[in-house]
Amino acid sequence: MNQKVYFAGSIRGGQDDIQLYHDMIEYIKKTDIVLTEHIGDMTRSISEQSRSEDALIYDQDTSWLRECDLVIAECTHPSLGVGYEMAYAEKFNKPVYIFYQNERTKLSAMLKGDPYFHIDTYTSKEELFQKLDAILKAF
Ligand code: 6K6
Repeated sequence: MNQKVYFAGSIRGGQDDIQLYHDMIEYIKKTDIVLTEHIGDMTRSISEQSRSEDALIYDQDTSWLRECDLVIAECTHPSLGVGYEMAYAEKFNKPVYIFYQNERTKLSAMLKGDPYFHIDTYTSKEELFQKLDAILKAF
């Protein structure tokens, strides 16, 4: 209850799963706080910006990663930014829960091979939400 969750999902890597991210964020928000609500915002532009504008994004996101209680990532759609965030969260000893649909993707060995991460697959949103419940209740 009221844990600060850093939700991570692909943006410039591709937004095919944005509706899924939106639904996951809304689900987590029923009991907890999501610091990164914009990941599921279908109205925001994802075009590349100037280096200084991206620096503001980097500073905000890394600050939230240091502040959060746990990280939940949907990694079915590959994303350089999400991969970076997973390593950053590990560096700051944040619990990291990674979900992906294994019939749609092959998860990078750099995530799957790292024993630090909690990694799970799912085939339906109902199954995913049950798994999210179990994680959030444990905090
Ligand atoms: C566009 C849509 C929503 O927000 C924006 C502006 N861009 C970003 N704002 C905030 N965080 C971002 C943005 N772009 C990337 N990120 C962070 O990297 C998020 O926390 C995502 O988890 C991750 C996505 O990386 P890419 O490489 O797929 O963009």
